[in-house]
Amino acid sequence: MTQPPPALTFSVLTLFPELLRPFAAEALLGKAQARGLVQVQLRDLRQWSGNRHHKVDDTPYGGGAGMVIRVDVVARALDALRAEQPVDEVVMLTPAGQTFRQADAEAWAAQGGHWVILCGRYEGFDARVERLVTREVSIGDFVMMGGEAAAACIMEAVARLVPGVLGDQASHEDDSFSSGLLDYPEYTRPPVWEGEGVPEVLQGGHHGAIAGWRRTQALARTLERRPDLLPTAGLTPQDSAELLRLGATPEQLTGWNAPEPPASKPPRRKRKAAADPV
Ligand code: JAH
Repeated sequence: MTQPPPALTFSVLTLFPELLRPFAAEALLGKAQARGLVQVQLRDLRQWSGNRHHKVDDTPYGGGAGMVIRVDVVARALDALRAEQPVDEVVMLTPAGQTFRQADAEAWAAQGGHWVILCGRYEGFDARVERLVTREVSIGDFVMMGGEAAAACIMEAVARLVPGVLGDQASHEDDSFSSGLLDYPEYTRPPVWEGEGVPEVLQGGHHGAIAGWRRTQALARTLERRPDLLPTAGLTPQDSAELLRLGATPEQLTGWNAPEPPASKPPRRKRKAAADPV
């Protein structure tokens, strides 16, 4: 039987392919490639320098520090990749790009196809490279020495969402961000470590109670650490009640667009005491 082509191919255009070689070859990304689910091709931009010195950069017009990667070199590289295999997206990694989020990882994995990732070094690319790309992406508001580490982050985030890459498909449904909330805390043995025990409810085997405890923990952690996630967390009326109990104010709930908590239950009537036997 012939293998189907990989659902997703990344071609990384970089001046330092060796930086990414072990990353692509090891662990889950390596396994996914061995199983034909994902492909990572590392391509050295110098191959398209067009000169015997393999020089791909030049000094900036207008002066200033550092070197700029030439647009004609990038254009030749992209033409060559396209001649080998149709390209669906060309992504430039730059601190000026749109921030890459879990929703993007999900969309890219679902879209699949052939993605070229352009990694810069030095002061970056000639501005005209923008005409050659379909997206400009950043992984956060910090400047790195080049795009390679960002490419590694993005490939890992996307590849793990390709069907079959993770052993247990259920396991990414309760990841942080998939639920919209931070994860609940997990515990394993030993049951007591340096005086700190594992919560009793987790050792009891009452699955409903465990699910409720975990939801409360996820809400509490998100309220404490990342309240900015709450407006898009898909909160239920029960969650709203729980957040109030955890110290959130009704005004905060309104700001997060949280649903009204369920009408508070009337106090439970005490069962009428059985008449005293006479
Ligand atoms: C730095 C080329 N966090 C996004 C990001 C992406 C790329 C770069 N820095 C940050 C970068 C120097 C040269 C790219």
